[in-house]
Order: sequence, then structure tokens, then C-alpha cells
Amino acid sequence: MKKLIPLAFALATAPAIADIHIDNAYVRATPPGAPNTAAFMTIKNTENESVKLISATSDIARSTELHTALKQDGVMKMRKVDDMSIPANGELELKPGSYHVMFIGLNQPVKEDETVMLMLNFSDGSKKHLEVPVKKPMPGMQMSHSHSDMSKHKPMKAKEHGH
Ligand SMILES: [Cu+2]
Repeated sequence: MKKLIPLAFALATAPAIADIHIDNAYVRATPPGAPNTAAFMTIKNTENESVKLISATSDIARSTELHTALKQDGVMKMRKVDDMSIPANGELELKPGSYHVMFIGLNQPVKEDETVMLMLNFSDGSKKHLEVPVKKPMPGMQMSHSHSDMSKHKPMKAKEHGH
């Protein structure tokens, strides 16, 4: 019990506003008629205390939720979570097959090269207002790493110099 007192005191007197950075954020483009999509990003916390992402809001969909995905009996399933914890001096990667921000009930298709406004709310009271670019999902991205390796080595020889 004794250890809890100094911590509570510290929190009450000096609320730490975590230093949070968002990298590589994107929203997955949808085909026409798709009801849902998701946003992915890396959330970096450079403070000495962990911080939680507690909610997200946007106006592109009926609701914006925090989700994770896990494999159950060989099937990928999504589940709503109350929050996502970003460790002290660490990062949390939101990526396909793992944590993501879910947009449910899209008001309109989300097209490549558009920008989605997204607000992230953190447990320390801070907010991040993001303008997230929309990108097409890379084919085979989740299937195999060898595909993405190959894309780095585009066959330059395929185009011959005519003269
Ligand atoms: Cu989801």
C-alpha cells in the first residue's frame, strides 16, 4: 500500500502529458458498397509513463471503434477493445491482423488519395488530430513476406531501350 501513495500524489499534482507521435498512419481504401474499413499506424510514446489510447472519433462512419484481431480456430476474428496501451518509451503498432481503428457504417466509399480526419483520445487527456491518407491495401501483404521483398526488386530489364 505504501508504494501507491507517492504515485497517486505525483499523478494528482503533476499530471504528465505523454509525448505521443503517430507514424505511418493510413486508412484502407474500400471498394464501393463496403460497409467498414480500418486505420493503421504506429503510436510512439516517448514519455516514462505508459499511456492508453481510449477512443477515436471520425465523421466518415456511423461509429469509430478500437479493435484488435486474433486468430481463433484458424479464423481471423475482430474484437472491440476498451483501450490500447502504449508502453513507456515504447510503441504500439496498429496493423492488419492486430490492433486497428475500425470505422463501422461508412457514410461513403473511402477512396485512394483522399484524407480522413481522425481524432485520437488518450488516457492522459491529450488528443491527436490526424489527417490520415487513404491507401489501397497491398495485394498479398498479409499472405507472404516474400512478395513485399520482391516488390523492392522491380525487374528493370523488362523494359528494353528501343534504340
Ligand atoms: Cu475491426
